[in-house]
Amino acid sequence: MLKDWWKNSVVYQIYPRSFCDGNGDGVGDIKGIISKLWYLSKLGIDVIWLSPTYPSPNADNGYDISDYYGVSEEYGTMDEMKELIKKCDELGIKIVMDLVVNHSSDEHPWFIEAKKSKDNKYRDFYIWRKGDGENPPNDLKASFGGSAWEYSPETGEYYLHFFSKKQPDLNWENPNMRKEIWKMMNYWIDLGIGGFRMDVIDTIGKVPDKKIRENGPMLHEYIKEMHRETLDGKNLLTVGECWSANTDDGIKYSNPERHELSMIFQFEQCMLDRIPGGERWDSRPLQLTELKQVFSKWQNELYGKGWNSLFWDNHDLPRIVSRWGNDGEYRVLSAKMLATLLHGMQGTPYIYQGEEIGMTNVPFNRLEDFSDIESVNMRKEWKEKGKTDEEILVSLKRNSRDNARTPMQWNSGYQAGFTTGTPWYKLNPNYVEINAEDALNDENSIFYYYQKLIKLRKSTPAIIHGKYELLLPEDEDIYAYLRTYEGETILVVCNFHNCNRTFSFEGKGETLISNYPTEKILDLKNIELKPYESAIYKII
Ligand code: ISL
Ligand code: CA
Repeated sequence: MLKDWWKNSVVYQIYPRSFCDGNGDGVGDIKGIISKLWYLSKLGIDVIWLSPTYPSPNADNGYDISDYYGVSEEYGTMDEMKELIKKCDELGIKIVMDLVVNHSSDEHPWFIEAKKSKDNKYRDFYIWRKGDGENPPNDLKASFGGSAWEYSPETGEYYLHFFSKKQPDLNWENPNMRKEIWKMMNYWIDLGIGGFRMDVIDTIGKVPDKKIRENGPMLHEYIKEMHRETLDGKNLLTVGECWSANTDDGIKYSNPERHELSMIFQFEQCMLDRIPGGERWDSRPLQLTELKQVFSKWQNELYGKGWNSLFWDNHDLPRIVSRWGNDGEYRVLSAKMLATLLHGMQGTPYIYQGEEIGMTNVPFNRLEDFSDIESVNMRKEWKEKGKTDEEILVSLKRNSRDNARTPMQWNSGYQAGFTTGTPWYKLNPNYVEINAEDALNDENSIFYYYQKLIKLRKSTPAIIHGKYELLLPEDEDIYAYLRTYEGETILVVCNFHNCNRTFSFEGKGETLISNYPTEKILDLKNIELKPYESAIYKII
């Protein structure tokens, strides 16, 4: 196995609940995933990142785990999981498991024990503090709203939870707790998985008394210990989800000499349509020049020193074609443009289920249709703040995680081919026009465009290793950059908007991929770009 194989790989994220239901109960499952491996293989991906499939009371759709060693009955059995790993292996696909160890479920046996008494063996697996009089220990807030401290009547103390109160934070200061995590990781590694995606890993070094959430003083020590105890010499793909990271942090996590992780999954670009200093639910339009600054900074500063993930979408983000593309008339063209922009860069690309067919945000018009815990809590908080239903709806439609979680659209038939029963969550009604079957029957579909991009990456060393150079930094419509490696230069040009624009480059290009019909060889001086036109040229 090639060292750093993950640099040449493309990852596909599956959100199991919504991918494919194999037994008709309305919830996606492992059997369903196995039935679609041919589809993923056809797309050409190398790795599946599987969002959590462990037993869970589902306070946060599986990101609240009650047994790290098992498979939720909803999703199948351990034998089916083993079968999935084996079938994937036969197709040259690796499974990357979601590692959610900032917190467990409050229904995990460790927590059930820990809350019983102050001298319980598992007490120190979690973080307990006395209240400040009648109040919580301090004013730390939970990501899903309210205080990050929950009173526990059994012992009269509070426990910390950065997410919902059903997700108590694990105490990483406790070496016995850490040992349990290493043991569990080794168990999965021995089952033959290809690596881990590490949920909010930047918070495990927290110091709650000083109100430090991310990047605590011990963070990288813990990750190094993890490396020594579990990952060392195994050649796995390990990716840390880090909302807080800047490029220096990115290098810390992913520089091979530091023996931590393969790569970082950071979100600086995703923050660009938030209002600076504002809250998660307020948004503003994206400025293309700012997107260029952020992407270019990461491309340049990690070059030769670290490794980044390339993604637009995941299960926590609205759909990119609705967010920064055009989900009306130019849906197909803009989806291809966005893919081109991302897949020409350095890093490991991640495709989130449905992105490859251009799935869009939900058109739901009732507040009750938004079901994610974060959306439900936001609705309550905004109501208390006096916001109108209309304001809440506008923000949910634009920002809710539910946008990414409607069932995968397989065909235009019954329940979009997702289930033979009743889906656990509403379908986006546009499955009649947007679905995998139609995409597979159309040689110009977004699906085949992604397939081609994946092939192109694998056959073009400049895409994997090339030095990045941004062109036209001030231009608000065109995003263009070069990648150069061992005498080969490729040019990526994307018209980000619904307008015609002229672009000029001194030289001739061979078209490697394009979302409009284009000549094979062309002079790049003064070319006309049509709405959302994008292409990758080899400079000849
Ligand atoms: O999705 C968010 C809003 O944009 C974040 O607040 C999100 O909770 C954060 O990205 C952390 O995400 C990860 O951990 C959460 C889980 O709910 C997310 O699904 C997961 O990706 C807690 O485990
Ligand atoms: Ca099912």
